[in-house]
Amino acid sequence: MTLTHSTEIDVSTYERDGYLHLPGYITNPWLTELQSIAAEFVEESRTVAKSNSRFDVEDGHSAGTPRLRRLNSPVDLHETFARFALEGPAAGLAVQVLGGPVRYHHSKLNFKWADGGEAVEWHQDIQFWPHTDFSPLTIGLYLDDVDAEMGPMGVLPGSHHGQLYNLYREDGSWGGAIKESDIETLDLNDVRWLDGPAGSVTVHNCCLVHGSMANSSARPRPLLLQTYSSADSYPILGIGANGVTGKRSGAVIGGQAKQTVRIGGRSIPGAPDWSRKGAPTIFGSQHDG
Ligand SMILES: O=C(O)CCC(=O)C(=O)O
Repeated sequence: MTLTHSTEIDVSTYERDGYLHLPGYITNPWLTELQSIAAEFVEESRTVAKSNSRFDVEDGHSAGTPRLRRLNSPVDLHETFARFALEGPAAGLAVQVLGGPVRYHHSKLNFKWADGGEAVEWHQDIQFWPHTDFSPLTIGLYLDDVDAEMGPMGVLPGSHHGQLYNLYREDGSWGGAIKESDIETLDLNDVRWLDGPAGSVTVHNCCLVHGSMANSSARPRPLLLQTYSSADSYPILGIGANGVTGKRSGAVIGGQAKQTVRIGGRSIPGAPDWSRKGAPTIFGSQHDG
């Protein structure tokens, strides 16, 4: 496991602002390896006509001119993505920022294709996959150089300390974006656009207001994203994406979970995780030792 990295991480800045911007953080050989695997998936996407469980494609996607929005769950699709997120520098960075063992949640590769790749409207992440605390964070890695034209990630510093917005539309359907009436209350002059050369990394807290504009350049903007929480934070099943996060979801990295969860101000010393080996009965627990 290569969990260490020479760059100093300012955890107090992350806690104050809700994000970190680390230009050029990932170097070769990781970068070239990840770039070449991503390119293989773009090639494979030429064989699909419409979105499926692996690829989310834009209208107009074709074998001749791929237009990818997203590769879903890259960690489950290729060992290089898995090593990067579960053992490599992304895992190490999550452990450093969260200050102890972490629990991997999910991953995705957002391409935001050239010439109009779609915007991601202002939102917070925690509503999509609530946890038992607010430790979850997402680490993004730009696989190519990203400038202001390409729809880099935009973040509103400090907004993770503020309100958690209702991401349902006025008609009650799920919109996944902060409503215009709430956006009017935010000072978007403070937004920071996190661009940078290939290898640059973003880290954002699950409560931070963030989004990105459409890509008006002639180059795609591949951003590899992986989400982690503290090991003692658990996704709440039955809400949002928590039930569909992939086979490796729940992997604990850099130590062990204590099985103790704090909810509603009370601490629950939870039982061990029996999800893989099967649960004993209460008779077995109490009498078999
Ligand atoms: O791809 C982006 O620019 C932002 C991605 C994002 O905010 C998300 O997937 O939650």
